[in-house]
Amino acid sequence: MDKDNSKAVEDMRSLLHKNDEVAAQTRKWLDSRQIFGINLMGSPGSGKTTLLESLIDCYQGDLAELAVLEGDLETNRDADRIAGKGVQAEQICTGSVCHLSASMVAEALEKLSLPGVNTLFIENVGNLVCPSKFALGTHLNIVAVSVPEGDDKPIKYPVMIRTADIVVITKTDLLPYFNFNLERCRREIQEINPQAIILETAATNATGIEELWRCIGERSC
Ligand SMILES: Nc1nc2c(ncn2[C@@H]2O[C@H](COP(=O)(O)OP(=O)(O)O)[C@@H](O)[C@H]2O)c(=O)[nH]1
Ligand SMILES: [Mg+2]
Repeated sequence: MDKDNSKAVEDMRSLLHKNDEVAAQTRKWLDSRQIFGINLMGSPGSGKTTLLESLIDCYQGDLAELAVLEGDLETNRDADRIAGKGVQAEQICTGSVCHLSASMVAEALEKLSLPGVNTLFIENVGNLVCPSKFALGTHLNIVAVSVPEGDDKPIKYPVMIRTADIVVITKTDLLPYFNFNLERCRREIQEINPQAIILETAATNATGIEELWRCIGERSC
């Protein structure tokens, strides 16, 4: 490895180490408030915000128990969508950064009103690689993989799949229109991460959303 490369590797190690320290503080902070934190990751357009909207629509409790942090490069559009559903939401605009970091999340948490909140969703910046490297202090990782992206994405981007507690195959209402081999996709996810729970959803008609809430509930106990 040449000198420039080894310096870049060392810088990245140090960055990730600092990020892990902030994430550990956030985890303690969430635990002390009994808030269950969920990091929702996936490609841009994989249906993350729509999944959150559908989870909100199907939530059995008081919406004041939920809070959402939204990560995108630009605009408040996703936070506005969530707020439009009656759930408090704060947008994090990362500019040119392709993932959320623990310090961005820690700063945004200060802006939320958290008394009474028991579940915090963090929609990460759409990206199937970088967000998997940056811990946020959350308790659960959900990765969305959508039917229009193609069934080969999990095997091509295994690093993200390895971090997942739950992989949600989204937009299954579109299966009749895409050449998507559901069985192979499920098998390859399982081979990459045998512990991952694999669920299927179609947020447009709320298919699979109750089961996703049930899985989240089982893990938050
Ligand atoms: N047919 C179908 N379209 C969906 C579904 N979920 C999301 N979409 C559409 O996919 C596009 C991207 O969704 P969005 O939730 O904004 O993706 P994000 O970038 O991952 O947050 C939008 O046009 C949504 O209406 C679904 O379950 N079925
Ligand atoms: Mg979104």
